[in-house]
Amino acid sequence: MSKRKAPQESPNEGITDFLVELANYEKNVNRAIHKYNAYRKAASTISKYPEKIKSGTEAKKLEGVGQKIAEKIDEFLQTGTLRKLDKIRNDDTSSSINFLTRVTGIGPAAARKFFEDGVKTLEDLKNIESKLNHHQQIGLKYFEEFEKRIPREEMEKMETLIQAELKTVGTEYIGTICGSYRRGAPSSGDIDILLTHPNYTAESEKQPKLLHAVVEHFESIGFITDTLSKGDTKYMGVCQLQKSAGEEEEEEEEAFLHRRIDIRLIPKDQYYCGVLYFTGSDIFNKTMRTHALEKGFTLNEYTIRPLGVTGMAGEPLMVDSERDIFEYIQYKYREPKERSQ
Ligand code: DCT
Ligand code: MG
Repeated sequence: MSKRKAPQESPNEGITDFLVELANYEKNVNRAIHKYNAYRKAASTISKYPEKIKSGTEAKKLEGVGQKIAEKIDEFLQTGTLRKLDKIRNDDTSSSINFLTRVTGIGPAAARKFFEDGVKTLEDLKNIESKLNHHQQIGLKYFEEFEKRIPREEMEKMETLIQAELKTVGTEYIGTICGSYRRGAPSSGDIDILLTHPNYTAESEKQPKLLHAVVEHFESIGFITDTLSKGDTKYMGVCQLQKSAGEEEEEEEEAFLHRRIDIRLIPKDQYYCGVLYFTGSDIFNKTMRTHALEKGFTLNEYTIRPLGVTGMAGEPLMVDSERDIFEYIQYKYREPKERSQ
């Protein structure tokens, strides 16, 4: 999961920017995930609105924009600022905690704890480096690099490399780069790879080797540079593209940056629920899950199951493609590019 979302370009950028800032504040400082979701949802609908919003009343007609957000929009349009945001930005606790959560491995709870111990800045973190866990140490080491989003061109190069190398580990592997890249985004925060193999199903034994063989191969070719965590089905780490021979000769060509990479191994029968979920966006997933419930199904990153009259979930349904899932819940198919919200 990436920490820095791409800014939304729209005639209402000022509004969406302040909504995203408020969202992050609610998540990181207050740990109020529902408020975070509400601000994200409002920002997402507003970013799709083609006209310049002139009042809170106008905005309130859009899905996910309620009275309180409408009032903030009015204040912003009338005064050019928001008192609540000014206060947050000037508040030492909020700004420090918000900052600390930008380091991968530091969540809202750890950030608060660091703050209470007087650790507030990058310098402070460097001074207590040995007290950080391994994940946080890597987060600190690559802090500046992880802040930068990955241009689509670089994502395409990584996809070519990943698909080719995957086939050398085993011809039967199936790999998909999900996340914002699959939705066609011009830049991505990280690389989200979903792997499966026909030998591996929800019924069969766990097969961590299928995941570890890929990770070890990526390490051996110098693509994976650091590991954050390595479980049986989920790997989190760091990767970096190497300049090819031709590119090295071009002067002033800078090296590629270190990037966050997540690789998940998913049973074949759960693969398409996984691909759907990890393609996102998170907002689209929420909309789709709600729609599924309305049609009597429960949908998550693993399975889709019918709900009985008592509300109990039945056995997982057979899924062989993303389209199957849309069909079960009678939802018009949306290409990945159409799933931004
Ligand atoms: N996801 C979700 N709910 C969350 C977090 C993630 O449904 N709370 C899903 C949807 C997207 C996918 O996981 C990958 O997550 P991110 O990498 O955070 O999102 P992204 O859309 O790939 O955006 P980015 O370009 O910032 O990586
Ligand atoms: Mg991503």
